Amino acid sequence: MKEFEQFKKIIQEKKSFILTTHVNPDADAIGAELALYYLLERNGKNVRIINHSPTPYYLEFLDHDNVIEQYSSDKHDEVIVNSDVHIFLDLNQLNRVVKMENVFRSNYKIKICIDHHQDPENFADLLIDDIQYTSTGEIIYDFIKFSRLTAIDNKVALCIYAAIMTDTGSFRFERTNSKTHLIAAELLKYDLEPREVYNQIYEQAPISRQKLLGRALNTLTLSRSGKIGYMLITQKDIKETGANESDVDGFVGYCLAMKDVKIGILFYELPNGFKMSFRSIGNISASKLASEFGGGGHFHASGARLYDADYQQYIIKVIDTAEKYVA
Ligand SMILES: [Mn+2]
Repeated sequence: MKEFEQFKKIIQEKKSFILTTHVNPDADAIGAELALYYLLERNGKNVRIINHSPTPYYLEFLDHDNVIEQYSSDKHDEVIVNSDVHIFLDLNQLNRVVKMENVFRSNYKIKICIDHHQDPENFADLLIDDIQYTSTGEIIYDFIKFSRLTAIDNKVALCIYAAIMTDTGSFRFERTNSKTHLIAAELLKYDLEPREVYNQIYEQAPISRQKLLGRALNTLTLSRSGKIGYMLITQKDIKETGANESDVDGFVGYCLAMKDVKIGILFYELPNGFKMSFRSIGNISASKLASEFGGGGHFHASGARLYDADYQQYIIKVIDTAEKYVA
């Protein structure tokens, strides 16, 4: 791959590197950053990982050397400006680094973008962006094999395994193929337990979240056609369980995980309106459905927010609209 060749050359020629990733990083973002960090460090490079957001508590185990820094303008702008290469992982739009966007845009340094999403913004000098990959971690794995700049070891194996496991939905999403499993098989030769990695990432929920899920499941309803499942979360539920908005990540999946259901919808009451999360399967466009209410997103996963509106007055309208998509 000619991009890998160019990337290797830049690593060999330059001295100092800044790695960063998107706001609210996931395991692919953190895992890919750390795996590349170790490669660069072992080649005698001066390397820092500086992220906009703090590392979520359930991913801290990946960073056991504690090398990831959270961005502050005072502390980091000078370091960023004085480094040779800026590497952006698991993002392909520069605004995904939020407060750091300005300092990166306003300085001319070699920019490298390594990602697996669609429609990259043209901001990088070197773009390694391939949607065939399950994850950015898998790209780093291939680069390690190609470049031979480092060996896989326990630390690197754990980071790449966590990246691939989470971005494939634990080896079940569409891009999961025999290559994905062959890489996983190789990584399992090192000191990592799949059960343990899964537990660290997915089984650390506070009880408030589980209580909120219980309430939400109690409201689960099927539409007339039986093809739409939906549920509700009110501000009262949030207050009484002590949960918060980010705790509902993944809840909408339960609306869809039923026989014959093609669209799942989660209604979530906000202090000043409400939001809806849509999930769909097959050829049904969740993004088109969301756009009918001013929202958008991916083909199978989308959302919309309505302010100064009462969800109770919208439920029938939203379900009737969704029925047209499954008719
Ligand atoms: Mn990713």
